Amino acid sequence: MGRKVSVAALAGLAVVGVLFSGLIAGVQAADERVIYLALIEPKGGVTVDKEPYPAGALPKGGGYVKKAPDQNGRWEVSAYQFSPATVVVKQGERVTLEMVGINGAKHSVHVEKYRPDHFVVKRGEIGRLTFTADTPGIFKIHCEEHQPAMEGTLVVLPR
Ligand SMILES: [Cu+2]
Repeated sequence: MGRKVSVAALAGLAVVGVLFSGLIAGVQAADERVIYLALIEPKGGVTVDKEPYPAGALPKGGGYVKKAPDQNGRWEVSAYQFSPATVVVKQGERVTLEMVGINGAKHSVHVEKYRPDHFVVKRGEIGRLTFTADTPGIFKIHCEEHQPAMEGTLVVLPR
């Protein structure tokens, strides 16, 4: 009789064990995060009868674009950006940065420390970078084609 009870108790323990390991797996999954970034180019424009075309040049590097007035007198200015430009994660987290190309034909992106070589994100395509944020600090997310404007920041908070 006592033997039967202990078998039942062991079976109960096994069930609890399975439930507990499921809970731990859930906690681990919560430590894995996907952060979505759009590679964009906000733009503004106006006609010269409302605002004169600014004479000064913007910094070179492809990050800023200024278009002179067209036949209707409309001029435009834009800048390439990561959206969001600042990404915050915790040390030890498994992180995926998922980037979609919205504006611009292509972006050669590197993430300081975590992806020092460039990976290319084209318009209409997705680029993913998965890493474990093992080193705390502040790191640049950099686009080669669109400097100096297209510069993001990865913040890895220490545990
Ligand atoms: Cu870019």
